[in-house]
Amino acid sequence: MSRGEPAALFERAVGGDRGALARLLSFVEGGGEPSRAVARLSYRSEPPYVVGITGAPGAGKSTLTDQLVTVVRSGWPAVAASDPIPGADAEPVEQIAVLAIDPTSPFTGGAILGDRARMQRHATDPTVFIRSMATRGHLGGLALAVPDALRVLGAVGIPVVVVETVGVGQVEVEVAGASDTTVVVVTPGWGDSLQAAKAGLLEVADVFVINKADRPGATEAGRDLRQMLSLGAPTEWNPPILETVSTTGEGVGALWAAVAGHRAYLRASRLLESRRAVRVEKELRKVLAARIEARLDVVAGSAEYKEAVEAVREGRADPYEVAEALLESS
Ligand SMILES: Nc1nc2c(ncn2[C@@H]2O[C@H](COP(=O)(O)OP(=O)(O)OP(=O)(O)O)[C@@H](O)[C@H]2O)c(=O)[nH]1
Ligand SMILES: [Mg+2]
Repeated sequence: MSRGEPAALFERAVGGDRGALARLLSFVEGGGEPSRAVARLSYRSEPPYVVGITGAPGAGKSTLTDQLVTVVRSGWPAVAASDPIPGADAEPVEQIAVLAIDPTSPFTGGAILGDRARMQRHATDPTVFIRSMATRGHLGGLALAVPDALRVLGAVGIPVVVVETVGVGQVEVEVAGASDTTVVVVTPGWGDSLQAAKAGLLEVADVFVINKADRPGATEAGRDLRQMLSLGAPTEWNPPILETVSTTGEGVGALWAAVAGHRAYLRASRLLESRRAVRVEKELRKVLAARIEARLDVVAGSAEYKEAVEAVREGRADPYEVAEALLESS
């Protein structure tokens, strides 16, 4: 077994080698057989607790994530007696990973390099692992690469992962779907909240953050959000709306407490397990769809397929019978 093979890399990554972990995630990102080899090595692991941070470009997600990393390293706060798991103790968080995901840039690195720079102060901290991921020809794209990456991070013993996604679109909603607690970041003013609402982010938000609260309009933004939320169906969990100033770290402790509160709620209500089960089911469906699509490509490239097209075109057969015959012979 060579040092560059997934199995050797995996062993080193479990032993704390962050370079090896980065290589494994590159395999995951690249897709194909190497990513499957990594999946075979990591599937038995305990999943990390995943906190998704999403919102419009420039809302301050990376600055917020950077601040959050410091707070998270101080551990899960003790949950108060009035909370769903009474008497739960404070729990240390020995390691944390940040995945910065940019679905809009197929590996150009622009925004991602900026993110890296913003999180530079953790660069030399061995307990903090920061990694960017972009779409790079992965079959099924990020929707499959992200859960694979999360499994690898869990397998090497990282208990908490913060996933930052750039932009407001379908991919963000999907990536948010991979999180246990989804934090939606907006800024003062109507624009962000409306955009988030249009993108369907209101429904996936477990916690709202009005960042840049040092600017005018934060109170109004909170009111607008509350109003938009009140239009939706009533829910058991009422997403808290918090204000932060990421540049100074103000409010970030309260944000972490809100995430901890949501986690306690998910655990007490058993929603954590059921949501994770739904996620696995969806993931499996995507894996299957990708495999079926690949088989379809093979069929569509065959001589029989070309002949079938001719047969339908010339009126010798109907599309359903030739499809049936193709499926049987493939
Ligand atoms: N005034 C103010 N500026 C902030 C605050 N948080 C972040 N910023 C600034 O907003 C700009 C964008 O911050 P980022 O953290 O890169 O935002 P982002 O949401 O990660 O941006 P993308 O990843 O490009 O979507 C930077 O210049 C930050 O310094 C804040 O609370 N107040
Ligand atoms: Mg960012």
